[in-house]
Amino acid sequence: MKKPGCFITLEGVEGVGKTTNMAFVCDTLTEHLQASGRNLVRTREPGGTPLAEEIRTLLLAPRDEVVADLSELLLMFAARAQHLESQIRPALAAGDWVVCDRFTDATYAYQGGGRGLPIEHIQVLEKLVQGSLQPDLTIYLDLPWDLAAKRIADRERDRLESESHQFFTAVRQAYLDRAKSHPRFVVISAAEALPEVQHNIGRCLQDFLRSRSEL
Ligand code: Z5A
Repeated sequence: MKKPGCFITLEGVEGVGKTTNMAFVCDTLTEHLQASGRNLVRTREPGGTPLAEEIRTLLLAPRDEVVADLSELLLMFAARAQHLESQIRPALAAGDWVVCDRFTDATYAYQGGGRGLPIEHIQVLEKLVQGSLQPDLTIYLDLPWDLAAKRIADRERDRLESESHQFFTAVRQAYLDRAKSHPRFVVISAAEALPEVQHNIGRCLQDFLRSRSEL
């Protein structure tokens, strides 16, 4: 019988090393999946399909016009609806594993915690767009904003990255609060040197594979 698909997300404030560690997560899982002839789909949000990537560009571009918080929220979910419909759901239905750089927890953290939009509004859209679909595992890389900001100090900032210290501190707190109330979260400190962070991510993946009788 075909094994079911699996949905893993990676979360954290900017500067924690998500992009760096996405590669590590995908390489580790690909090695495991190839042995049983299954595929891994690596993707990201906002984005992951041509239309959703266009919405990402709209969302992140610095602009003179003030973007209303509700417009930002709706665009995040518009991109997500497209991503789910044309990429994530078909991959999961085919038994593939999907690893996504950010998903709806980012909306709770940024638009909820950072912008202060009501959680109930996010919940309504989550239900509409996702139904009952939730990640099976969420790896949250945690780092205080001061340290994260130092790691990306020489980057050119997009519209969201130009937000304040207060904004990112609220984003981090919202992530930590969600981690406490959602057992699918594994919190990994991103403050250590990269080899140690990856050692801890590797252990988390082994535990997860074992819990699904994959090892
Ligand atoms: N957003 C939202 O608001 N609502 C939503 O629903 C969703 C997203 C889905 C784009 O996200 C924006 O969208 C994001 C949230 C918002 N905006 N903000 N602000 P993104 O994920 O595409 O963009 P990002 O947050 O900038 O992620 P990133 O490019 O993956 O950055 P990163 O986490 O900083 O990763 P990195 O480039 O791998 O690491 C940064 C540097 O640190 C790099 O030089 C590494 O070599 C270094 N590094 C990594 N690990 C270590 C360790 N352990 N020690 C020392 N140095 C390290």
